[in-house]
Amino acid sequence: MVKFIHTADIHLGVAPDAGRPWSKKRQREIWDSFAEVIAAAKREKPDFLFITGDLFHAQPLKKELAEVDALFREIPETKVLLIIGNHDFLRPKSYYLTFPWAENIYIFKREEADYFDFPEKNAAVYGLSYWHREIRERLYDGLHPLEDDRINILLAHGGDETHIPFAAKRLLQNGFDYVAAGHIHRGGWLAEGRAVMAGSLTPTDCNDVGLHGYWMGTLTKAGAQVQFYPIYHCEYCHETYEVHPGTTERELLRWAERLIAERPQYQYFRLFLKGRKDPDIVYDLSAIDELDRIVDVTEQLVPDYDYEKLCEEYAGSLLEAYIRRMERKPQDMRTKKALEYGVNALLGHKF
Ligand SMILES: [Mn+2]
Repeated sequence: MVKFIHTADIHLGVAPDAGRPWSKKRQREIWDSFAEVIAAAKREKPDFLFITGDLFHAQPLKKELAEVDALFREIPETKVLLIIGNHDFLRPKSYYLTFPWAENIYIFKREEADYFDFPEKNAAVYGLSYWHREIRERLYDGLHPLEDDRINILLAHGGDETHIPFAAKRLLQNGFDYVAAGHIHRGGWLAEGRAVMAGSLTPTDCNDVGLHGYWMGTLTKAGAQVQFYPIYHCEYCHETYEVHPGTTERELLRWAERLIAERPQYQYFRLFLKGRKDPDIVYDLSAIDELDRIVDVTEQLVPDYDYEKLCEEYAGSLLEAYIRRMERKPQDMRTKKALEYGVNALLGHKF
C-alpha cells in the first residue's frame, strides 16, 4: 500500500490581484499554503508527495529553491516527486537542474518519460518535465508502465490543446493504476477514484473560483482511497446584483458592504451588476471599489429606454428615424440589441 499527498499548480512567486492593497499578502499566503501541505505531510507521514507541475509561477531563483528545499527537509520520511510544468519549464541554466537537493527529492529532469522505481513499496512513478512553454504533442498517450505488478502511478501536467493533451481514460487503459495530474486550476476527478486533476493549491487568479486544496489518500493494486482537503486562505467568489431602474448607488454599496461583513474573511469578491438601469444614471462605483476584499466591480447593465418617449423628444431626428426603422424589423433578440446599441451610440452613451 502506498500513502500519498498530491498537489499541483502552487505558482509560488505569483502576486495575485496586482495593484490591490492585499496583493503582497496573497503572495505570502501562497507560500503559507505550500507550508501547510508540508505540515500535513509531517503529520500524516505519507510515502510520497507528488507535485505535478507549476510549483513556481516563473523560473525560480536559487534562493526560492533553497526555501522549498528547506521545507522538503522537514519531511525526510516522505519522498517528494516533482515534475516541472509549463510555467517554470526547464532550460539549460535552470537552478532546478543543479541545486543540491535533499535526498528525499526526486525530480524528473527530461522531457521524455522516465520513472523512479520503489521496490520496497512495490510502486513505480512515471513522469516527464516541460522544457518548453508549450507542448502540443500527446506525449503521454504512448506511455505504458514497464512492470504490470507494480502500483504504477503517472504524474502528468497538461490536458489542454497546447499543453500535452490527454484523456485520463486512455492513460488508465495503458496500464496505469493512478494518474495524478496538474495544470488545470479547477480540480476534480478525471476518472472517479483513478485519475485526479489536483487544481491549483490555492487560487492564483481572481477567476479561479471555488475551493482549492490538495489530495491525500492510499493506493493499492486494487484501487484508491483518495480525498480532497481544502485550504482556506483565499476563495474568490463572483457575485451578481440584479439592478433595476430604481436601484441606487447606496443600495449597491450596502450590498457590497454586507458581503464583506457576512462572508468568511478568506473570501474575495468580483462583483457584477446585471439587469436594466435608468439610462440617465451613471453609477459611481469607486466607494465599492475601495472596499477591502473587493477585487473589482463590473457593470453589465443595459439602459432601460422608453423608445416612444425618445421618439417624441427627438422627433424628426436621425434617432427617431432609426427607432422607427428598427420597429419594422422582426422583433427578435438581435433586433432588440441592435436597437439598443444604435440608440446608445446616437445618444453618445458609453456602454
Ligand atoms: Mn501549467
